[in-house]
Amino acid sequence: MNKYLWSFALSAVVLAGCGKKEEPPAPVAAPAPAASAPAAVAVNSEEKILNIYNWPDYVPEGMIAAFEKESGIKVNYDTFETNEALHAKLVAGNSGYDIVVPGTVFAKPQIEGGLLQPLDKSKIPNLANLDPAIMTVLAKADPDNKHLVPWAWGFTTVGINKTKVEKALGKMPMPENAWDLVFKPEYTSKLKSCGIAYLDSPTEIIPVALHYIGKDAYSNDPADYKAANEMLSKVRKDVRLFSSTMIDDIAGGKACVAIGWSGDVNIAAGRAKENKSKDVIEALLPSTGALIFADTMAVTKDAKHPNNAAAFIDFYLRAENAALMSNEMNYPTGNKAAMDKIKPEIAGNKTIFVESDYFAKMIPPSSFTNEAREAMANAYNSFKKGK
Ligand code: SPD
Repeated sequence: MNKYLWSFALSAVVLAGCGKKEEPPAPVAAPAPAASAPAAVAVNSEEKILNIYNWPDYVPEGMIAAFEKESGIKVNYDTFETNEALHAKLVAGNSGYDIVVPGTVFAKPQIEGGLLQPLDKSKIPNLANLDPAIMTVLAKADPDNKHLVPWAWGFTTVGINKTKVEKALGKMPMPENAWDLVFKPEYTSKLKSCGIAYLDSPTEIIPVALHYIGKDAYSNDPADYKAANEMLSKVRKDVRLFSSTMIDDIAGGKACVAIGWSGDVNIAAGRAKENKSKDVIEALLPSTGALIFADTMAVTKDAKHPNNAAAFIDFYLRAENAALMSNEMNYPTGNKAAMDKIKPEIAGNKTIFVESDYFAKMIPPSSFTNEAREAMANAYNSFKKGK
């Protein structure tokens, strides 16, 4: 078994518990799918429209256009920046979206709250391409894998512009634990000059802060959030940005150190190179571990185009398309059939497909109660306001 397949096989054992932003459809580029791919759309009587709500920078260029061309279905593709934003839309109802892509941390309560509908698996034969190991992991949030299909997975970590960080630290060596760069005043007081950015979301920041202070990252106890807030308040003055445009902020030089997502930091590294920057940007692997996430496609309970949704999910699950996502967006796929189509430089990047030793150190996703999320949001907002 190769190393990245092994990563998820291992995870099945390790994982214990587990305003609408309009964007035009992805520009047309060379269509991705293989010529031998099966027809995407079974005959159905739905209007030929599909409304998708996904994270930014997650779909390869040309993939939506290729689906539209092949299926005749017009896709309206919008993006959201946080799980909280997606969740609020689903709770409000009538979102208008057919497919949404929550992280499992939120998908679990969304399934329990009846906000997502079970998949019609008879219309998605390419489910057979998925890695059973990741489906076992997803079953912690979605018993019997009735609702969720993996889009990608990755981890929340520290991303740096190494060139700028080394300059700002001067004689001070890099810490052994990379989380110190964003949470320890000795470091943040030096790095604030080149820019510290945090993801702008309670359920992104409080869990990593809890992990840093030695608590359960998925604690539901408000007393733990208070402790996280106390630690965070010591570095608040040094944080320049609460960012929902992290790729641009890192690649464009607004931030030299960030709490961000592994793939996005790697995208920022690529963009900086394209822009001829000599600075080295990298995602770090903190010695105490990073937080794993899994983002999943699901069909909303009130989807008007569930058959078109199934057609798209099946299209995305073709090995060629799942591999294209990994190759272009720098996130690991949960599609086993795609693995031999991943480019060697992506498969060999230890901050994309982490090695098994490091994987064992990472923190698996779990979820929060509704009450805990509210308490967490309060703790986060008071930290952000500097209270
Ligand atoms: N560019 C795509 C980013 C997707 C991030 N999803 C992360 C969820 C982590 N909780």
